[in-house]
Amino acid sequence: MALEALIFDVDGTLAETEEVHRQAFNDAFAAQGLGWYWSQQAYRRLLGTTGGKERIARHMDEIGIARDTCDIAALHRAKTARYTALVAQRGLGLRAGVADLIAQAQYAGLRVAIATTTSRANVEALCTATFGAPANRVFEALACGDEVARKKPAPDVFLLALRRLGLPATRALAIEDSRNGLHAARAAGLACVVTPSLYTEGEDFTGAARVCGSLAELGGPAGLRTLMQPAH
Ligand code: XBP
Ligand code: MG
Repeated sequence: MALEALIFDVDGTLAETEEVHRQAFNDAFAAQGLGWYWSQQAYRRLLGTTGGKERIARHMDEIGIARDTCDIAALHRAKTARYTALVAQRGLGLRAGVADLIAQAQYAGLRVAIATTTSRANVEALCTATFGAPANRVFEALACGDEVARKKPAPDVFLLALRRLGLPATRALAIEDSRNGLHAARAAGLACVVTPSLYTEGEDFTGAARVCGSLAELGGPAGLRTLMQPAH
């Protein structure tokens, strides 16, 4: 089928953001005097649970603290405020090949969209820091984790992006960095390219149309078109 759109994941795919998320969680925990600290090793495991609020709830379960003893939503709001401030300060860059692929895709007439587990506020902070522009100047459609009932690996956020693009899954390609993201894309019926990131290297990417070290290896829009599933 003809390729008409690329749907990008954000965290780990556009930029290596997870260390900034981890610091923001730890800073929010410290500010509230909780005595919780997520090391890189712990965070690798916790990332199996997508979504910050869900991740905090899992942590509480693991350390045997009842969920109703903590205002998880308020704690997560503090984490988001810290994350957006850190992204603005850090000078975080896009991963190799991302800016070129988006520019080449748009030049070739492809539409670009986002399907992410994280919130719109975090996407805006990252786009301002990396593209120097608001998200809707770069991406035609945005689908964020705070807009859907079920986060990845459920297909919801990809289905929302497709609905906003007005396209069937057969005409778009997902670009992801994680197994959970790959499963979400496949469950939505999308072909998916995976570029593993710091925290997802070594995961099982069975079902990916292609696994690449960076998006610079894909051969631009022409290379991506060859990955589309044949019509049936
Ligand atoms: C990334 C995530 C996110 C971030 C935290 O998943 O799992 O939860 O780690 O974001 P993906 P929030 O790249 O598959 O979208 O704290 O804003 O939920
Ligand atoms: Mg990701």
